[in-house]
Amino acid sequence: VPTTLTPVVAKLPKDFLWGFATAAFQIEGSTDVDGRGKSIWDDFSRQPGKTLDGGNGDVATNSYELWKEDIALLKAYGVKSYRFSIAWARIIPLGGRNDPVNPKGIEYYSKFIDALLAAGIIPFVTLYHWDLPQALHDRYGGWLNREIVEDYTNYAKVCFRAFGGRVKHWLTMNEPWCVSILGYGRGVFAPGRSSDRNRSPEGDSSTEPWIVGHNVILAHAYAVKAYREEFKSTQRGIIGITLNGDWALPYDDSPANVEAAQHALDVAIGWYADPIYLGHYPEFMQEMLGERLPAFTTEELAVVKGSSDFYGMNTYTTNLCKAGGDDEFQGRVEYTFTRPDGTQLGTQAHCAWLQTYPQGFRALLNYLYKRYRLPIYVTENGFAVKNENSLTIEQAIQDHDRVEYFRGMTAAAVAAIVEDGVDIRAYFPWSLLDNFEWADGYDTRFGVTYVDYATQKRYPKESAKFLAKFFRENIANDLPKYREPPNLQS
Ligand code: GBH
Repeated sequence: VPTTLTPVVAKLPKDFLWGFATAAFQIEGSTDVDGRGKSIWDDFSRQPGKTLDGGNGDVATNSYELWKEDIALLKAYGVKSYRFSIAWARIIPLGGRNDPVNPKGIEYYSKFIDALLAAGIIPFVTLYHWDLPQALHDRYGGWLNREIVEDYTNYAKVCFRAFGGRVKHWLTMNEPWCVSILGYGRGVFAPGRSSDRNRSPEGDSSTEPWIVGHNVILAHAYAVKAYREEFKSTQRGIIGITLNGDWALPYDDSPANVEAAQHALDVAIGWYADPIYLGHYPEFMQEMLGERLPAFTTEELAVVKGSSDFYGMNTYTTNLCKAGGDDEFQGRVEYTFTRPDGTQLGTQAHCAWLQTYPQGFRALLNYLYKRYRLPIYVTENGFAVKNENSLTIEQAIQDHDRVEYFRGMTAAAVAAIVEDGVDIRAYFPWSLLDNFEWADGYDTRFGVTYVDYATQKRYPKESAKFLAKFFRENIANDLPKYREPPNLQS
């Protein structure tokens, strides 16, 4: 796997999709209008201490009302596609298969999809980006209960029926590792369950994340089965899952740390990708967890294996991996950005977990393509500039570190395509707008568009201009204008 980048002439395939990504709970607000049911993030984010700045999702970027402005922005940026998510609790307020469908929820997304298509923008739809209907959590424990497989499949079918004539790109789930580990292991995301009694009154971090992960895989797989059997022949779309996962570099050449890097990938990515693409959990996870890792029946495995038409990839950074520690959620591996010689891997973002390292993106693209052998859709990639929230708007829109991040990442993607032969079909920077950054609240900004929360006015940042120009020039529609590519080694 190459770890350095050489200059390349930028040229992307003609039907390459690019655009920006968002998620319903992070942008919509209007949590109690038009018959929406509660999601697990509603009350969680309103509880004191759950978000850094006390922010919640009640208003967010008010995109539920300002959706026409969002589409105007997308149009101005010249995107081909827009990745957004549907809020399950707007479609089926109580969530379950025997609960009523909310016509106003269907109507809302329906008019939104129509408006995107009228603007020439391809909808790329996530069915689940973490906003589980609260009623399902209360009724039977949500993702902890296998009941959810039937309820999620029913919800997915309602969406295929209502929107599948117009939506041809579907993602079942966003980042199941986060759903399981952050929601039921570390307890930092809704529903906030954890063995840590300072954090949560209930939960068992040693068992629940693995059960949740198992049920997420099954729900994904049975929804895809339903799509393929009942909708695909007429609707002719593609469907898959998107996984988070960052490149893992051994801290040094010691065999223990080389092995640690693979263990990190096994738990961050292989936990989901191996069953879905290869038909089994990683051996390392079975060793690490023993009986705590649920098993698939033969019938289930037949549904799970091959249940994604493509590899959906969300990636942000690279971790240096050291063997040791007992954090099962990272494969008993310690992460650091500090090299043995004391230097940093890249530019530090506002979030502790994120530094810029484009070489790692290229390496991960190669690793995934070689291991899973499917076209890759990069459905998230982004950067939060340090202390951006304390800058003036005029300062914040000069987001130099984010531009450098995207300059590196786009060059790495092009190098992977052109030089390494990786089949990459899409690239969606996260995010169209600054928005509700989950446990970070509004303190962390990932947008290429600045949102002034006092007025809800939107201001394009330099990074938006950089990306718009990059894709305008490099998608080989007719005659690409070649330009000198950035040399990332300098
Ligand atoms: C994505 O997750 C999400 O899909 C998106 O909604 C979000 O806004 C965006 O990233 C920016 O964060 O060990 O508790 O510090 C990114 C993947 C994986 C990044 C877990 C943070 C460390 C969490 N995330 N990771 S923690």
